[in-house]
Amino acid sequence: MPSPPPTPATETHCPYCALQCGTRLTGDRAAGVTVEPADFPVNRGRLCHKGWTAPEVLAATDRLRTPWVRGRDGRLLTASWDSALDTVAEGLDRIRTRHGADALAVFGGGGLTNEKAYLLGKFARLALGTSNIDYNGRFCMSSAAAAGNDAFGVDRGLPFPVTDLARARTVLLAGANVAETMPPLMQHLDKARLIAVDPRYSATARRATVHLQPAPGTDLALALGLLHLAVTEGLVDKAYVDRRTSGFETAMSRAADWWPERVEAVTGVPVQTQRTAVHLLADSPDTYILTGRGVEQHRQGTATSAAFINLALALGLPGTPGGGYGCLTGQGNGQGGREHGQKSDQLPGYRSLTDPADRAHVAGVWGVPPERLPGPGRRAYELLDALGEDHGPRALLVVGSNPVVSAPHSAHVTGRLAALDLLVVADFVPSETARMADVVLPVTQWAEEEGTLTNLEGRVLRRRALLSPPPLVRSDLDVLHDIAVRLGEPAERYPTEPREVFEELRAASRGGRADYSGITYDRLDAGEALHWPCPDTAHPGTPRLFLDQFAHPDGRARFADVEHDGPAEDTSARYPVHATTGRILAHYQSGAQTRRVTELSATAPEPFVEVHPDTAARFGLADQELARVTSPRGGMTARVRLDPTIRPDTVFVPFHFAGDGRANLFTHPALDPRSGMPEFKVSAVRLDPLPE
Ligand SMILES: Nc1nc2c(c(=O)[nH]1)N[C@H]1C(S)=C(S)[C@@H](COP(=O)(O)OP(=O)(O)OC[C@H]3O[C@@H](n4cnc5c(=O)[nH]c(N)nc54)[C@H](O)[C@@H]3O)O[C@H]1N2
Ligand SMILES: Nc1nc2c(c(=O)[nH]1)N[C@H]1C(S)=C(S)[C@@H](COP(=O)(O)OP(=O)(O)OC[C@H]3O[C@@H](n4cnc5c(=O)[nH]c(N)nc54)[C@H](O)[C@@H]3O)O[C@H]1N2
Ligand code: SF4
Ligand SMILES: [Mo]
Repeated sequence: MPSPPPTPATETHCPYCALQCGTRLTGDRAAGVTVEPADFPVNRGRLCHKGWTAPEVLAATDRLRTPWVRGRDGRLLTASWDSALDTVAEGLDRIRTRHGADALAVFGGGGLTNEKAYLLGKFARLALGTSNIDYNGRFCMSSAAAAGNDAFGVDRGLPFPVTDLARARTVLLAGANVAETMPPLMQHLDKARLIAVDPRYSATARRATVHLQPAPGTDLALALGLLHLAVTEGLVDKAYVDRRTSGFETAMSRAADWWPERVEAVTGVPVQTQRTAVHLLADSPDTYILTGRGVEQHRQGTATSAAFINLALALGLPGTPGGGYGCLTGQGNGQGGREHGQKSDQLPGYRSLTDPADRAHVAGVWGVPPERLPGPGRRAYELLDALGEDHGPRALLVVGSNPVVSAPHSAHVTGRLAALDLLVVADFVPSETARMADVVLPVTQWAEEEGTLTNLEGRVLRRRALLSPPPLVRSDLDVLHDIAVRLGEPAERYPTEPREVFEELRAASRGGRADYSGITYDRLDAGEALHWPCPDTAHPGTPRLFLDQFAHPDGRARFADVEHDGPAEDTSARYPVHATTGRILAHYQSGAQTRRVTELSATAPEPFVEVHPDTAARFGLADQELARVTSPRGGMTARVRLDPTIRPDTVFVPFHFAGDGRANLFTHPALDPRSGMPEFKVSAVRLDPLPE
């Protein structure tokens, strides 16, 4: 018998991080889905462990396959779509009538496609009429976004393609553990001399020529110190500074107070290492400075990102063909997710909710008077913190986030979620947040849906379906449409076809900072590599921004005036070490997806705390024992992992685990005033042995 013809492969992208590795999917639900890496520029034939194993989540044994509604006995019970959606709409309507539209809130995610993010913003502002919409990207890249907007006039994480890095001579990675968080990206860094800035001797630091190991929360002092040295050692590119920037004098006078010995005293980075780093950065124009969450997730995250941008500007890097500054966006659609209106202050196309012209443009596309658009609302943590309070939201719709695990000070946040009159969660697995909900709506996953995402280099990509969804599963677009219609909105205002939503998004973004109006599904499907801005259908897109000028009206980049102040919480006799948090290779975010993958959970089954042996001895801890990690806000349980390479004053805990293993039980909700970013990266803690 001839073998059956191979099923055609579907070209799409990994469901997880912002690298958006190209993949080819084959198979079906019965036989199983197989993923292979595509020859796509960012990953060129490689995937990380999460990417290879992603199809398992499509068939997770506890995948949500029908809506659930909480019954009178307090248990979540299977329900029909009609009864679940009626419960949601009636609840929203009742709460809005009694408490006003701002009593309804929406929490979105940076993993949502552009179409979902766009429709979610429209749904919140028109169908609900609320100002209270924000999303998990506030916890992710909001500090660098604010700093990038201030410095360059536009926020695109990498203003150049990832493949440009392959020609770099030196790359500084500050608070970015790329070897674990975007492994296929490392192939573009193979030839460069790396400078890693991390309190841990991370997998990335191990590949580096120089490792700067500051105390957590002191990067701002370090970056000021590197700028100081660039000035005193005569390494500033004066011609570039004169021609392309403003504000250097002020930045320089701030840095003048950060002489190397003072920087060493504050950060712990030896003077000689500071000097080596600055010389490596300055000895060729082919230098990149890249930042990750390690410098952003601080009370001073925006200022810290700005200080690294100042350094890059002083060295003459941004907007040059062989060098630059970039921020490594994290989530699958972290870039697009912050452009199309699910951010509390923002309208599609990176437009502003407070700018009259922006409001008029978007209201025109939506066919409503501008007065119907509410003003800016609470930002992510502020929103969660206000839930169920007197003047706070009483109903919340969560689409694409698991804040029970991922929000800071999670015992408090869980309490606020419990105080709601109505919690609705759309997800494809029963996440820890979904388990708390009054109504759970089962939605499609990546390999079952069409749409677009924008990767970390601002390139718009097509997500394509290999499978049709399980019988009772609907898309997020369907869910928004169905609720909106029940709330009395016109059906045609909420299209459910991704292509139709994208057409509307194009119009809404036209003329905005993130202009997608020249991008079409047909162009993307024909294989064009389109980076925004792309203002018309003949435009080739903009892989490299700023080569001629920056996006401010005068065309110049702006130095920021920033000063180091330090973390919100000092160590004390009772809480004598700093805990920082972050990621490991095997798990993604709150772990809702990857904890359901057999191989990944076998590799990384439980929470751990990385501790220096001297520190462990001080707390009476031994390797592989269980410990309580406690801050003034609360504690979690983790297995001790001795590591002589971490700073003795710092411990590290990954945040991917649930229940009593949540790192966020101890984290500090101090917020960056500008970005609203919480200080995930520094808490004062103590460690105590926990008998098993
Ligand atoms: N495996 C995996 N990959 C992911 C994700 C995931 O969950 N798992 N998530 C994706 C997302 S959304 C994001 S945002 C990115 C994040 O990617 P990264 O920014 O690389 O991730 P993190 O582990 O949060 O932080 C990076 C490093 O910062 C260090 N760090 C901690 N505190 C400080 C500090 O005060 N200063 C400095 N300089 N460094 C510090 C940590 O030790 C850590 O090694 O990863 C994406 N990729
Ligand atoms: N302590 C500490 N906390 C952190 C961080 C840290 O470094 N330290 N990092 C922060 C960062 S950078 C981030 S990005 C956040 C991320 O934290 P979360 O927002 O919790 O991220 P995920 O775990 O990706 O949650 C996404 C949820 O939505 C579901 N989902 C995925 N795609 C879709 C979709 O298309 N539609 C719907 N309806 N649901 C979907 C998933 O199954 C999952 O339950 O965590 C933040 N929290
Ligand atoms: S690096 Fe990111 S996009 Fe690539 S396979 Fe891993 S998780 Fe997926
Ligand atoms: Mo993130």
